Amino acid sequence: MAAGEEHYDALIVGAGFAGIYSLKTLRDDLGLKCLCIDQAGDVGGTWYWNLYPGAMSDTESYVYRYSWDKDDLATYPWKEHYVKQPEVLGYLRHVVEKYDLRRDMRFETRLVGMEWDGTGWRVRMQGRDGERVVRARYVVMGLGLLSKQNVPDIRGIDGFEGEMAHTGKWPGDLALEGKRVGIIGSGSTGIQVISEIGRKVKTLTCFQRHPQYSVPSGDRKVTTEYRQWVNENYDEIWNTRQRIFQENWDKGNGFRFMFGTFNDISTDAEANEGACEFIRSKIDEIVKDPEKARKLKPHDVYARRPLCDGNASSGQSYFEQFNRPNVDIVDLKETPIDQIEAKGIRTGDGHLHELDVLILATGFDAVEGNYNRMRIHGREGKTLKDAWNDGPTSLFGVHVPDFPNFFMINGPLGAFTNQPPAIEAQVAWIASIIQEAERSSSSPVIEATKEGQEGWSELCEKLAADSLFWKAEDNWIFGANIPGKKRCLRFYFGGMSGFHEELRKCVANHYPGFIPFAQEHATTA
Ligand code: NA7
Repeated sequence: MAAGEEHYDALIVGAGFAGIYSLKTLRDDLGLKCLCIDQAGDVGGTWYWNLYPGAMSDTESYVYRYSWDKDDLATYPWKEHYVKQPEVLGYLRHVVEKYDLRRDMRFETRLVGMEWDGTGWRVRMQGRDGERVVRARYVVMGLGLLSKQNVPDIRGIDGFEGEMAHTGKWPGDLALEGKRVGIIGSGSTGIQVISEIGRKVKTLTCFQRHPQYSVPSGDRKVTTEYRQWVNENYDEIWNTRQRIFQENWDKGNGFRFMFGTFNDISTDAEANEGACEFIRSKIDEIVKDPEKARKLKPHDVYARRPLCDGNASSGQSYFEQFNRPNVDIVDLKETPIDQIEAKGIRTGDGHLHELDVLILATGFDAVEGNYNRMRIHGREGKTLKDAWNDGPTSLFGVHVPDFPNFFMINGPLGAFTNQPPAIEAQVAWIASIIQEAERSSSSPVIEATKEGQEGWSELCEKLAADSLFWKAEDNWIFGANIPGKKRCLRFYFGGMSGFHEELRKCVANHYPGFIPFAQEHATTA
């Protein structure tokens, strides 16, 4: 160890849901010496930055938490069926305090680059006190699936003289009351913002590229009886899915509507169109102005996003916002954005939409976006970017050949499902494989084989082959929302139980897809 170098068994990057649980598991259960770093000023990950108005989880509250703390599960309060940003942040801080995790966390510290040196990782990081090098046997990346913001490359965007904010990095003090506000983007984030601010701003102009199928979230206050029912039936309701459209519309939740009604919505075109027609009829029912309703109605397959909307504070759904006279919709397919000017957005019909504030709810360079901006060198100096030349891939969303003892949480080809359960499964897997490897060697090397990665990738392709998700244009799920990004599969579509089963089989068959853990590998970086 070079003088002044710090040494850890495990370095964890990111202090959100993934990083917090990784630190708890690796430090407290495995007894490893750990450091967790985050470039933010405190814990929270995505929820530290996601301060935009109306920010909430689109997964029901009882799933949007850790399942391993049974005591917390039964006692920690949640007010509404969907947790809002301050509550999520409060919950994560509570977990960090409860397990005294903060003493092994370092904030305002950014990973700059890292290299594999034959037995471990040399990591360069930039902190408050300058650049430092640490050595760690293992590196766990809890970077977040969606944290590198996608700022659209629209002509003139830098010349806008009003205030401009991306939802993924929201300035907490941005006042919107009484302002003329424009918003680009109507994904999950966009519809949350629109539902929250429509009643507050002077005017709200929504620039929509694709109309969306959105179902009500079913958000409401949590009653004592409901909480008791959740506590008593937790394991069962974690997986419960309702089967009838109307019942699901009434109950709300986009994931449930898409994946939990008729099983073939995501694979059978006719079943899919049935769901589309149902949602279109709801839009017609809700939106009074037929012209606005026409623009808001999607006609492509229902396979872009499982959206849900409407929160307790606005008391109104996304589509209901368009009954307000101050809220309008611009269909960018009919009238594309020509350019952004000092005073607002000029559309193809020559009209200048004057704005005081422009909100970019334009999403993220998801999955590998975060990795590509770091310099990560594996065996023989190979970068992750090199490894992903033909599109990002992995084994289980966690391991990449030539990057030993390097674990991604939610890397490419991880499970497409509600986040906290997916994160938990991956953290538990990483802990168990480290434990197993340490049993066989004092200096273990955990590394996927090329065949292991290819096998996983083939399985993912097979599972997605029948999915209508492929047919949806420009979907971020396939990386097609970012110009120049390779369109390829980025998720495992076998569901949470399928994912668990694959991991179980891997252990039962003595880790096929991995180089034997104790084997020494000759190369150095
Ligand atoms: P999303 O789901 O990627 O949505 C981004 C939105 O921004 C979507 O409506 C895009 O239109 C729109 N967009 C992106 N670029 C442009 C340009 N250049 N012009 C016009 N419109 C554009 O991100 P979110 O933040 O809403 O949600 C991400 C995840 O967070 C979500 O899945 C939840 O799990 C939570 P499009 O519809 O693609 O045509």
